[in-house]
Amino acid sequence: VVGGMLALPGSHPYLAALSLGEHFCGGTLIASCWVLTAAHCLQHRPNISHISVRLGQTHYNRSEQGSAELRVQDYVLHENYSQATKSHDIALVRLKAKAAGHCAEFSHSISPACLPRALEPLNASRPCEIAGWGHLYEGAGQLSESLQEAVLPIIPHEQCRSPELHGARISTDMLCAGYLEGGTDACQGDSGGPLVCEEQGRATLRGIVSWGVGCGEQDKPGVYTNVAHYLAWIQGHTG
Ligand code: 4AZ
Repeated sequence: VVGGMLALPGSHPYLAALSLGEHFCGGTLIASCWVLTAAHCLQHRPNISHISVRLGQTHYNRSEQGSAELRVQDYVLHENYSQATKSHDIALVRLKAKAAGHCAEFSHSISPACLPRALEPLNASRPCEIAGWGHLYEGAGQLSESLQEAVLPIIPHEQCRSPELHGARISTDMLCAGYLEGGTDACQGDSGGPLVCEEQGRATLRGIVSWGVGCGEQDKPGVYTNVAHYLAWIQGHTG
């Protein structure tokens, strides 16, 4: 996260850290056994036995009080994900159960985000927030040791599709969030992580960190997978 602030323990209890020995992407816990992430995080098809999922963390690789490390049962990328256009950049990770149907144990530091209700429009007047261990500035070359968070406004779709911003690369399956003046944004290493908005008092997952042009650049807001467009896909794969 570029231009963010230090996140306090427990402030993003739905945030998952995906690791292949080292942190490679964020994710969002949406149920005891399910983490939602970006398809591009898993496009090289890593072996499930090499992936670990850490929940309840503020430091990305240190074992902390209230954190848990889970193994992966399997994962599925969206069937129509395109590396070239970044469309349908969504994937589900099924965690390995410790008891039947029971994976992550919820606590003050681990709890799932809600999914949007079908057809509930996103209230663009309310700011949302991101959290992650991604680069603190464009080209930093290393992750942030401490979890960072930032508040970001949603940018209307028509505006984000304007030629000055991202133009026709933005489909209705994508959301843009950030500041036209730049400065605060997701960055490399934040991919797959949540864009969460408070709706009716509930932390609601609206976006998945997907792509951008640099980080925090003027007129180049971050682009997120529009989660509300994938409710049927999520339902179909999680049951
Ligand atoms: C990345 O490389 C990345 N500024 C993710 C998000 C953004 C840029 C790059 C958005 O994973």
